[in-house]
Amino acid sequence: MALVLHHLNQSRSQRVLFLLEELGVPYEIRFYKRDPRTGLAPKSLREVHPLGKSPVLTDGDTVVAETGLIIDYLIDHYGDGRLRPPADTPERLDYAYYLHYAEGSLMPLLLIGLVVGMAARKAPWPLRPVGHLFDRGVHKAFLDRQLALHLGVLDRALANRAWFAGNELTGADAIMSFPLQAARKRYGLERYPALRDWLARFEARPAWARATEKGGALTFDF
Ligand SMILES: N[C@@H](CCC(=O)N[C@@H](CS)C(=O)NCC(=O)O)C(=O)O
Repeated sequence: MALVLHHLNQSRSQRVLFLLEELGVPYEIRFYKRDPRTGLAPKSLREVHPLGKSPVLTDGDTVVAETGLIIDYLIDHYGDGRLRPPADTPERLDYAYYLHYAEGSLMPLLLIGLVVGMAARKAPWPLRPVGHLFDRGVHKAFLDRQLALHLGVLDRALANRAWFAGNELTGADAIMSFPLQAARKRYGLERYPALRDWLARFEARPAWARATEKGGALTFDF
């Protein structure tokens, strides 16, 4: 099969699985498992792409990394006009914005939270209270306010539209799913009703059910 998704468990790759299912194209999944101690991908993933991160898509001899690019690549080659607003429309600009924003601005905030939390939990036990204080300090001094700013803006962006780039589901929704699912799991989305409704709509898609069935449920535990 030409299209192969190199899929790491509990990872950003789940949203590419979703997109492949929405597109309904034939593809194969190659599974990689995180090291339970470090959370890192196995070295074998570096044989596909030198950074060894997931998702990576191979299409014959073509190797495509970075979720945003994978989404555009799949829609360019297999979209048949679906899942991306027409060129030169305001919706297309929104689509491109979220393709950059999800990994460029939102994910780094979530990653900082993940790393300081993990460092605290994994510190040798005498240092653990210091680690937890540091984690709390980072949240208080920086992360909590930044996350509230970002999530508030996103919630308002969805107040009058069903999907991130207009009234049709697009690749922008696929890329935004992972950071918002991670934010829900880590921080809760009680204050953001439009984000909660959007996630409910997204996860009600049959393609999400199929992605979950094939790639495993996304629990963020590893
Ligand atoms: N910006 C990249 C990030 C890729 C990335 O860091 N993936 C994580 C999984 S969520 C990974 O492979 N982690 C394992 C590792 O770093 O070894 C993308 O969106 O594709």
